[in-house]
Amino acid sequence: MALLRIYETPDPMLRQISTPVETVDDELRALIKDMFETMYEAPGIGLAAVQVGVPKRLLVMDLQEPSDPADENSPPVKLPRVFINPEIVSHSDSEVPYTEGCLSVPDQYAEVMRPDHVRARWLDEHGKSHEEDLDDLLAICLQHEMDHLEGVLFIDHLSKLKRDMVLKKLAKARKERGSRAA
Ligand code: GNR
Ligand code: NI
Repeated sequence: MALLRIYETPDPMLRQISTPVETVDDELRALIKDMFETMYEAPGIGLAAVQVGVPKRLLVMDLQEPSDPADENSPPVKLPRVFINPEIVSHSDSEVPYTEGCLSVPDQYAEVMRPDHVRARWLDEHGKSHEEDLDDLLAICLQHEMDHLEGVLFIDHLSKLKRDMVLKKLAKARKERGSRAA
């Protein structure tokens, strides 16, 4: 049981290209467990291994949707999902906007366009192969996480003007946080 440190931009760790997982073993499953703990505590709906300093092609997700769709504050239904060596087999031509955030770009949000349907292939935590069609937030989150495996952050999808705005707000928030702690 351990909470892991989440790397934040501009740490060069986040720009590493993650390498394929060779063996799905107990050591990897221990990392997966720590990644879920770290993600739930953050809280976030996805986490790529490189965000906790392990540049391997592994990510975890849990959309943590409210149990009562009419009540945002109802306790979330836990549906942990593990993706090892994920690949996008195909995607829709249509793209949808979604306001994304990232634990590595804390408290900053911006709209990104991505395909809303993907067909993906991956291994689970037992090394079993899966291929499924994923839609909506699941598809968007998977693409966000898979970007991390290539060293790409959601802010890289923005215009330079918008990206610089987000980075400026992040710098300001960090400065304010720093002066409060001092
Ligand atoms: O917690 C997260 N929320 C989120 C919202 C919209 C699109 C993507 C995400 S993923 C993010 C957690 C994270 O940084 N994963 O890499
Ligand atoms: Ni992210």
